[in-house]
Amino acid sequence: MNAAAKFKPRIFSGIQPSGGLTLGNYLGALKRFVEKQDEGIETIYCLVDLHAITVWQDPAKLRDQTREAAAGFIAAGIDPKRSILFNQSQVAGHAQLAWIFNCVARMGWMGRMTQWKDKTAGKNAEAESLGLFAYPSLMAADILLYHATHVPVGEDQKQHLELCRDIAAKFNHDYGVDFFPITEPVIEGAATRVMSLRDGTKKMSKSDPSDASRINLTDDADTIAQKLKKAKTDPEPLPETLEGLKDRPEARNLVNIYAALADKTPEAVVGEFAGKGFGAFKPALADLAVARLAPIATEMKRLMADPAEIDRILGDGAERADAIAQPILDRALEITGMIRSRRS
Ligand code: AQP
Repeated sequence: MNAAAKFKPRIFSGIQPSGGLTLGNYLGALKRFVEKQDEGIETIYCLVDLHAITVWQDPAKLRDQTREAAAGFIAAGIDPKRSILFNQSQVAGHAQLAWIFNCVARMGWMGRMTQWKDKTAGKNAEAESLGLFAYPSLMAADILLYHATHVPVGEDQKQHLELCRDIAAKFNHDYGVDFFPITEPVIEGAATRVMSLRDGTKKMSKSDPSDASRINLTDDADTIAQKLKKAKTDPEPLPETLEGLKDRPEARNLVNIYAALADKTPEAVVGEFAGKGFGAFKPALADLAVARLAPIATEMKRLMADPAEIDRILGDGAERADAIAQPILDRALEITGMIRSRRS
């Protein structure tokens, strides 16, 4: 099997502009995107608008959400000069390579995806879009169009990354080449799965109907503090060790959030607050979250006041992304037997 080492280290990841960014997106993805950029690795970050329309999006809202997400990336520390930041639909190669991958991947692979099962649970799956079913194939195209070697994601995307590896391996095998890397997921940190503030067994999500279930990156200091103070917990004090949080999902979630925001381990946080109740822990968490997140919200507001500048940044990113993608797409078309036609 090919070693990803043969390929130049390159990070790719994306977030759907399907709503406002949440604390889950921030801790599971965005904060780590910034860390990777600051390590000096080549980083390409994408607002995956083609993924967003796998479920209905109002066009005007989608445009606003895409600009807001771009502002969120920049406010959180993505430097559009050091990283490439763009929206997916502006580099046509994503959709083109996804089609090839639709012909490589098998229906059964898609049907086994837990995200597909979760998103269609209790609904008539026959009425969902074909795009939602094929979502992981487009995600594989996003990554492999840049020969990305590493993809930082939250825990929920692990299975899609495994499928990306399967698609790369099957393409390489079917065509007898060693063309696509077997990309490594990077799932690290204290908060790879941030849970809802109202239900510790459910992932914090942009699309959760309850705004109290999540912290939005645009929430102001008061809202952040209020949401954390009202977060569901239990009456027990914090234990001495993490083991004591095993059957306390809400408490474990708040400890993980604290750890990720403070750049500490959950063990260290439990050590610090052992024996203290939520009456003491929640205000400390609220202060920390406000200190870390409120400046991002303020900067986002400033950036969003100039949408033309955001569009310019995204356009510049799309041009740079396209320059990397096009030769890889051309070669993939050549490998699959497409004629390069000459136009007069
Ligand atoms: N709760 C979470 N904890 C940790 N990481 C998370 N991510 C999302 N939610 C959490 C990570 O954020 C990145 C982008 O995710 P996405 O927007 O492309 O899709 P998603 O995972 O489906 O996010 P949402 O918020 O749940 O969106 P909706 O509600 O539209 O489906 C990924 O790296 C993801 O792991």
